Amino acid sequence: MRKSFFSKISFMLIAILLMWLKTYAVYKTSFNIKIENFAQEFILFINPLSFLLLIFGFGLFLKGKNRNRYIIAMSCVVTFVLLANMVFYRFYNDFLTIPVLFQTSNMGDLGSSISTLLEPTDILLAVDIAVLIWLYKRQKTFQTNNVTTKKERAAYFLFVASVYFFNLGLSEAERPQLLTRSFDREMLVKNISLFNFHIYDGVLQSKQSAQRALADSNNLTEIENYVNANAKDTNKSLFGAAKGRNVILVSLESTQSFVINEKVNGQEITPFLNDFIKESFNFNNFYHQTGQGKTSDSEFIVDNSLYPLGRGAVFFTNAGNEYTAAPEILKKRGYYSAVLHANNKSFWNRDLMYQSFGYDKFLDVDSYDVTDKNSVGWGLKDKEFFEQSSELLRTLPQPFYSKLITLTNHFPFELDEEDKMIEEFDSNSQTLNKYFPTVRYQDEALKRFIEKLKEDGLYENSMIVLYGDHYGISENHNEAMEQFLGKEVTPFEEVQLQKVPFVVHIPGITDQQPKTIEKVGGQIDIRPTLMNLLGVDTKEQIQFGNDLLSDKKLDFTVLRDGSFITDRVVYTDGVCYDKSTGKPVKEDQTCEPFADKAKQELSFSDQIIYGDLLRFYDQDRLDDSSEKKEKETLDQAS
Ligand code: GP9
Ligand code: MN
Repeated sequence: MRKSFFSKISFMLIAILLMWLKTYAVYKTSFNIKIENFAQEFILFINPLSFLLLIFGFGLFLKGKNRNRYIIAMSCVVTFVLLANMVFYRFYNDFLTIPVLFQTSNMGDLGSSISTLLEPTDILLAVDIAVLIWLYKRQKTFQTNNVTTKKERAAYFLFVASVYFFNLGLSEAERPQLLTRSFDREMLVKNISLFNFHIYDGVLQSKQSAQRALADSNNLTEIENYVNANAKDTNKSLFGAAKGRNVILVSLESTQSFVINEKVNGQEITPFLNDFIKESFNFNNFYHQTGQGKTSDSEFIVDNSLYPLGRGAVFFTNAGNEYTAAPEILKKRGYYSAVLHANNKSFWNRDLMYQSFGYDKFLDVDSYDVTDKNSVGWGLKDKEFFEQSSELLRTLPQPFYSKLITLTNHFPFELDEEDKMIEEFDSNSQTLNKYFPTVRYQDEALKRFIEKLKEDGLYENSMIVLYGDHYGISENHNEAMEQFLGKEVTPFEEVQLQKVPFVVHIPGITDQQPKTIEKVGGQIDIRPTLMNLLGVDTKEQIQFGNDLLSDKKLDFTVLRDGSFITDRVVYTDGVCYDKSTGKPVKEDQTCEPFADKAKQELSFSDQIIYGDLLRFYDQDRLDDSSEKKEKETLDQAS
């Protein structure tokens, strides 16, 4: 008797259905996945289906008892994946990744406590497997006459593919550029399922391992030569000007320079900053160099003076690399290091990357008192964040190198009525309209933070550094931007809009002798600039930036998309623009010499990251020689 396709695969369908419901139950009971609306809940509910249909579907190539055995075996494997994640989550509040599996120290921690992490209710995970075994034993009909035809299989896998597309389509709509832009594991699990997340993680891992495996120390030689030739003399008179001080870096979310010293509806947008920069070193030709990794890219650049990647977020793809980041360099000089940010620690994979950078402490959302009342948009309001952060700063061993990451001025720029200090702009872009009040709010929060530092006695012996992390207003809002700026936003202007604030404030020094620095630079130059002020010699480090306070620094900076800026030209999308006119240069000779340098620099930086080349660098030798030099330079100065 010929059976219908459905009855032939009924055992498999039962297994899939049980596993689907089980996975959803695990999502809801074992993980803490934040759901904001019905659409997200729906995606979470359907997301296990695509993978389960696929993995169980391979059983269609088997027949008779073998197929059902395969299905039971798969149920066990998938259940094990669930259980492993549940147990890991109980301890780390995070999902398993491949690098984590190989982090033996983590596993050590986990191994000893694995029995304590298991809970009696975990046994419920076995219920569906028991049901399957029982059905398999009792229901002889499941075991015979279940051969599928080629056509049936083709139709089945076509269906699986459409389920995948449906799921991805929904997620893209809910969370644009999910796979390229957001590398939050919770976000991935929420949208494409725990199982597909593991596959995604595996693909990334194998790509990375291949590039890493093929690299050797010879790859570094050419890069070292370039870097050495690129390293310019630093500003000797300012060497060590901030020696021994605490460093308080503040990452200003989505803050671009075009708001500085500007008004909207006749009201100042950043009154505090406008005053503050008059008592600081203010760099007004300074650009962000971030790519898809946004905030995390800016952190990467600032701490390493390396470029982020052109695709994806280096925080996610190469968190296991060897780095010589600022915390590590400063640790050798007696510094304690910490990041303060009121978000999940796994966002942007920060928890893992900070370990690679050598941070002593990550004060994440769990260190803050976050309530509905003191939150807006992405989380804790900046005023609250600074208030609580300064309390946390007081508890750190000094001197410290700290980085505070703000959040309120983040797309979609939500703000409570009570926090609105200026009116919205009036254009066809809601985004730009709402941007100004949140920037104004952030400015006020900063003002209060500086006051608080003074009250707490942390101000005088610190160096306060502010920088914009990346753009907040994308080119999708050019029309509204034109209305605000009162001029056409050409590709040339688009590059100029990538300017972000960079302000260095050293109490007792910059307030006596404030300076506006016109030198063209970017985030890549932050570390060398700060290190020189701290009296740390980083000339021999593998880094691409230079001291922005030095006359010797080249007026040149390259953005992650390959555009570059000098004192005279802006180059973008293959066109060379004259800065003084904003018009294309006829004879392209002004850009040409820099075009190769720009490409080469980005490519060298990529090679370092993909090949994990810093593992071949002899850091200890370097430390000895730079410490010697630091002494000499300081002696000369005194
Ligand atoms: C999240 C915050 C914002 O923790 O840093 O990230 P972004 O979306 O700007 O990269
Ligand atoms: Mn950001």
